[in-house]
Amino acid sequence: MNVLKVNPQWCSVLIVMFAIICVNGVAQAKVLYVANYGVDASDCGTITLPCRSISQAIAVASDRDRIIVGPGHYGDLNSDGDFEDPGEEKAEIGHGCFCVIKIDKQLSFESSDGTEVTVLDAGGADVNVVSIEASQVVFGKIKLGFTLTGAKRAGLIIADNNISWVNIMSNISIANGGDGFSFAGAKHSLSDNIASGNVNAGFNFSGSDQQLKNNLSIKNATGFSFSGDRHVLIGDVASANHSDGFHFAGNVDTLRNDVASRNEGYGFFMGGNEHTLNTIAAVGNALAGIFIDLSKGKIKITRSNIYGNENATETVGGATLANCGLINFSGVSANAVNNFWGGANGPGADPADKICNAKPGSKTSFTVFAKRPFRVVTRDKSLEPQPGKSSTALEDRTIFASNPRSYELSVCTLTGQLIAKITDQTQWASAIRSLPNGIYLTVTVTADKRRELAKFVVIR
Ligand SMILES: [Ca+2]
Ligand SMILES: [Ca+2]
Ligand SMILES: [Ca+2]
Repeated sequence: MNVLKVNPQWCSVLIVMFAIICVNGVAQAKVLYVANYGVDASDCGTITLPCRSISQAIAVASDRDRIIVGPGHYGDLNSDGDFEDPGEEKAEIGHGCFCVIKIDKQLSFESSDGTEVTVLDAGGADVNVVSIEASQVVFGKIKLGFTLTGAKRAGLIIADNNISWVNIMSNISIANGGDGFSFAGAKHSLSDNIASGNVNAGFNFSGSDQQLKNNLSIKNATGFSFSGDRHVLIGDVASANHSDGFHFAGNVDTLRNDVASRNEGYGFFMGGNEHTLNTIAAVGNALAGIFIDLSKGKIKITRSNIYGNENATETVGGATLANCGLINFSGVSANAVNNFWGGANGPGADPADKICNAKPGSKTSFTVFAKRPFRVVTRDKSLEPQPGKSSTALEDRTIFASNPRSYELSVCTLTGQLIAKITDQTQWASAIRSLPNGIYLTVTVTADKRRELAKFVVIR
């Protein structure tokens, strides 16, 4: 197979043809508008006739459309306890999604004026605020997400295990009766979201391969709770939660620049095996900074700050422990080399924290140790795509690597017939290999269809 970068000198005709015929599907994606001055109707959603409810915009929309929501209030608008008055969201209470807003199409959502001024309010009803029931939904955009509040259940829920690749960005889930964010299914990505004051976990995941960047969980039950394997967390913060800051029940999780501070349980509870914690901080938690509760081992903790934890006592395996920065309850070896333990002399008595090997067979290697704290940068804005800035090739590659469904590849014949549209990057090579001999045009666009990245002529 030959892949030639399109040269506009000799290929402009093909490109024009391609752009008109093949990418036409991209151009057809609609933008629908919702505003507090809108009116719900079967044809609402234009910029001059916006819908009043997000639910009505969803009803009008087709897969891949984009919904832009103006500032204000969405839910039970007259606060009379029902969702049946004009412009109110089409809530399903006691049946269906048990939610105020049901997203059952592959749509992307953003607010026009910002997360804090765009409030989806369940008004105390026994529902979730938002339920996502389709894969590849994009909910929120950098700084342009939604505030989800007032539910007796979760702020945002994905209840179906078969839903994947949902992207949640820049939302606030606050003061709900369940989890802030509750996710079944795999391969979701969450960045720059805040969960605060929810009765259950701030962020709760049951599937595998979740990617989290720059999220904050504060004053919930558990900060971040994971079952499933292979999660990647970068720059996330759990502070002042009523239970553990981060709780992992599965295997092979990767943490970098995450911080657990002043939680009432453990900073990081590590079940399962083969976790890597690099440049994290566990500081000032009521129980130990890190609790290792695994059966086979292979945990590595390095370049991290672990101090100020467990200022009262706790009982682990019948033993009374205090001042433990790290409790190794695994019964096997753990690698905690090159960390800062609160003092220049390594782990030990206050003001440092100790290493507590709390089970026969537990061993924790900790030399060398650092004499000074490491710099742990959380909620790092440089990790996020900047609005209005075109991305560099490097940035594209980074996004690409972290989320193979960030991009979509279309393959056309020279006469413009669409042969294939492939959303999973891992399938691209095999799809192109399986083409019959001939010349094809391909175009790569971002999954939200807002940016075209590359065109190639492919000769088979
Ligand atoms: Ca009402
Ligand atoms: Ca009413
Ligand atoms: Ca201490």
